[in-house]
Amino acid sequence: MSKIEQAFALAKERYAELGVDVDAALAQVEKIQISLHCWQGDDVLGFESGGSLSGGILTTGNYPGKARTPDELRADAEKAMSLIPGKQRFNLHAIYLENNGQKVDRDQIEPKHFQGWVDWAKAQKIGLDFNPTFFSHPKAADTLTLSHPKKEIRDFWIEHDKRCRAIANYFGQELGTPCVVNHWTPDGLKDTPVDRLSPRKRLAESYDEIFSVKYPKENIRDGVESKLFGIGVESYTVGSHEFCMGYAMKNNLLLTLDAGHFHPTECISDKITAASLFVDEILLHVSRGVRWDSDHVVIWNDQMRAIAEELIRSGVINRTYVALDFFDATINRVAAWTIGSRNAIKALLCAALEPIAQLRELETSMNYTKRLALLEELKSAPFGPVWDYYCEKQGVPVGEKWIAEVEQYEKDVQFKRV
Ligand code: RNT
Ligand code: ZN
Repeated sequence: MSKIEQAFALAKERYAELGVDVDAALAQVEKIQISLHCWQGDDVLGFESGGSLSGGILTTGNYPGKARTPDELRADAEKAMSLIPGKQRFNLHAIYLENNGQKVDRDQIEPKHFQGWVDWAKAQKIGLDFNPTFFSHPKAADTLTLSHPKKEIRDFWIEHDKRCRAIANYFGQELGTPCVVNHWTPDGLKDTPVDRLSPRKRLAESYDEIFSVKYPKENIRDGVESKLFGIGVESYTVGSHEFCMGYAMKNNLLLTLDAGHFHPTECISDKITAASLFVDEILLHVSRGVRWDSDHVVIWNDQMRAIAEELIRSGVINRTYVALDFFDATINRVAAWTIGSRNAIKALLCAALEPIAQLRELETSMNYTKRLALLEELKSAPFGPVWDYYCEKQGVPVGEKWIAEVEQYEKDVQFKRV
């Protein structure tokens, strides 16, 4: 028996004393797919040509070695995926098309521009998710897209999103797993509006038009993502939380909850069960806001733990899509993917290692003393050995060993990109 197996065997015994079936927890977590966001690999720039990021979101930092081409991005993603336990999906934005040097505007994209991604996904045996890109474009410069007062601008973006859904349908068809499409518009205003209603009506009408095209559920699922505010659009967000929650519920769509899109003291953990009663499925954007929606790399903090615990305890995990959404250009981007993903999975595994039936019983019988005592004791249960064992079983580096692999990769590959 290896040291990892020995430590695991002892940990398993300890968890059994606490009433936890470790094997069942491992089996549960193994089934959860994490959707890895393409945009951490290149600071949300994409491949349209000479793109720069705008639309209320911001990447800072100039760590060398970012991916400049689809092939480089795929290579980096493969490296990250080899360091993350379990099965992943890959989440693309429309600006990550392969246009062979030709100008293909957003209202002209077709499945063929993403064939390289489909072929790659097939080879990797992974699913693809998708996002229309309503930012970093001259027609988004007024900070309004689907809610723009000018019909021609709205129509341009409606066409864009319709094409995105057609592409997503193609992904689902080709890959045999539904493509989850997240619809986020950065629409908002810098200063206080006098009419908060009309842009919201226009956004709803644009969405109505977009979603009037029906696709089989096996191929595509659509979610709408709200936001509190963005840079340059501090005073008013058209697609606010109430807007998106209302729209998702009324139209039977997924509600996307991004951990960074609420007031800094508000945690999405408490929103999951409430929303789950009124929408069939939820899309999570696991992120970490620092003072604002800064999209820092996800760490294993209280907020991440609370989100994972809610999902697992309630069982809503079975109808939740877990996607990552962060971008940091001050550190190695493959490492950023790896750190954030490993932490999200760590939190889920740790949450799965609770004697939830017992805890629930204590709560129902109002034995809050024992509930609190047990929850606190659980915090020092031997989670580390279980995590290490899980990584080993999944064929990825145990503990800090992955760091050396990224250091080697940046030396051999990323730092040579000049
Ligand atoms: C922005 C949203 C959105 C984006 C990505 C790139 O605040 O969180 O999800 O981060 O679509
Ligand atoms: Zn998001």
